[in-house]
Amino acid sequence: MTETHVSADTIRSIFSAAMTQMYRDEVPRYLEMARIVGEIDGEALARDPALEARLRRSGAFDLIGVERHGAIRVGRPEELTGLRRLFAVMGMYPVGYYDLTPAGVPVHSTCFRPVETASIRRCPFRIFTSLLRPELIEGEDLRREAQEILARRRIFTPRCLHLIELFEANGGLGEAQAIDFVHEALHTFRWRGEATVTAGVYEAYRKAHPLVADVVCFHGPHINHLTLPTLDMDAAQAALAEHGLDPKSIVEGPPQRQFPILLRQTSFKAVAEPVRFAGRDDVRGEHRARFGEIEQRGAALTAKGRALYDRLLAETLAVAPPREDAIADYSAELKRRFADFPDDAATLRAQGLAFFRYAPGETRAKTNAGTCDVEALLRDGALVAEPITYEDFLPVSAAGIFQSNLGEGGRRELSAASNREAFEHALGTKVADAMAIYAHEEKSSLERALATLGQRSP
Ligand code: OOG
Ligand code: NI
Repeated sequence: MTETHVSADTIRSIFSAAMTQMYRDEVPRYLEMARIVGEIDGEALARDPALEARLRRSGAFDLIGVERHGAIRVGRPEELTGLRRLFAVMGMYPVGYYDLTPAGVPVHSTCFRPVETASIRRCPFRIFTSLLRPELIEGEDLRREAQEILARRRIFTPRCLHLIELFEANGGLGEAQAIDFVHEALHTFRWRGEATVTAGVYEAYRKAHPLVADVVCFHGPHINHLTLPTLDMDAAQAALAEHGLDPKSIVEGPPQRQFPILLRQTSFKAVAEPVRFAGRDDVRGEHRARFGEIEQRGAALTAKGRALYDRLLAETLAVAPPREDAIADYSAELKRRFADFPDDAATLRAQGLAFFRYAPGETRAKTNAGTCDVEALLRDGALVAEPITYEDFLPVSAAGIFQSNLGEGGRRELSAASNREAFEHALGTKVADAMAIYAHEEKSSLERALATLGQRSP
C-alpha cells in the first residue's frame, strides 16, 4: 500500500455502511428490527451502569447498532473464486470450513472476515458465504439444467472486475477508485425481484429444495440477511415476537450466562418478496429468502472448551429437540446441561476452556527478574486477562438459521461426505483455521505483555 491508497479497513467500513443502507431500503422489516434492537440496547445500558465502561474497554461501545455480518449463497466455483478476490480488496479473508449437509442443506461455506484484532475493532463486518453442491440436487435433469443456468450468469460488473484487477496489480485502490469499487460491488449483492427462469422452472427447483431455487433462479448472490449485535438477546427475541416480526422459535447457541461464550443468535423469518419470472407471459409470483438476524458474541473457546460445548449441545438436542410444541423443554434442558460449563473467567482460564488476551495491568510488577509467574502477576494485578471474542460461526446454529428461513421443505436427508478439498479448490486457496488465529492472539498478547513488564516468557 502506498500513501495514496485507501486502507482495506476503510473500504470495508464504507462497503458495510452502503450494504446496510441498501438492505434497510430493500427490506422494511429489517429497518423495523433495527429500531426494536436499538430500544432493547438502550434499556440494557440504562439498567446496568457498569455496562458502558466494560464495552468501552473492549472497543465494543462504538460498534453498538453496527452490522456485524451478512450472508450470501453462490452457485459456481468461479463465482466463489471471484468473491475471494472481491473481499480481499476489503481485507476480508476466508476463515473456517462449514459443512451444512448434516443439517440437510446442500451447501458448504466459509466466512470472509477481517483477521487482525485492530481491523476487527475498526469494522467487524463479515460475510458468511455458501457454495451450492450441485451434485446433491436430486434428479439428473434438474442437476444438469442448474449448471447450465448458472454457467450463463455473470455476477460481477465489468467495472468491478477491472477495479479488482487494479487492486491486485497495485496493492491498493485510491480514494475515487475505492468509492467506485464499493458502488460496483453492491450490484453483485442487490435484490432485483426478477428471476432468470420461468415460473415453471423456479417451481421445479423450489420443490427440489428451496435453497437450490434461491441460488439457481436469480441473477446473483443477493444478500439474504444482515445481522445486528444486541446487548440483551433474550429481551430482543421477546420484543421481536411482541412486535409481530415472527422470530424463529429458539435462540441458537449457548444459554444466557454470566460469562458469555461463543455466539447466540436469532432471526425473523424470511419475508415474501414479489418476483417477475422470465418468459413471454409476464408471470408474477413471490420468493422467500431474505430475513434479519441479531447476534451476541462471547469468548472464543479452545479445542477443549469447544468439545465440551459440542457435547452439551448434542446431549440437549438428543433429549429435548426444539420442536415447535416443546420449546420450553428445549430451553430448560439446555440450561440444565450447561450448568456443567464453568461460568466465570478464572475457572475457564484455569481449565483452558476459553482464549484470553493479556495486557499489562494497572499495578507495577514486583520486579523479580528472571522468574515469570503468570498466575502471580495476574493475582498482583500487574497482568490482566480479557476474553478474546469469538468472531466465527457455529455449524449447528447456522443450520438452524438456514432452516427457519427456507420455509417448508428446507430439510432433506443428505448423505454426503464433507468436501473441504473441493471447496478450497473452488475458492482458490485454503481457508484459515480459526482456532489457530485465537491461539496465536493469546500467545502473542502474553509475550508482548510480559516483555512490557520486563519479564521473560515462561
Ligand atoms: C447463512 C446462514 C448462516 C449464521 O449467522 O449462522 C448464518 C444463510 O442463510 O445463507 O448467517
Ligand atoms: Ni447470519
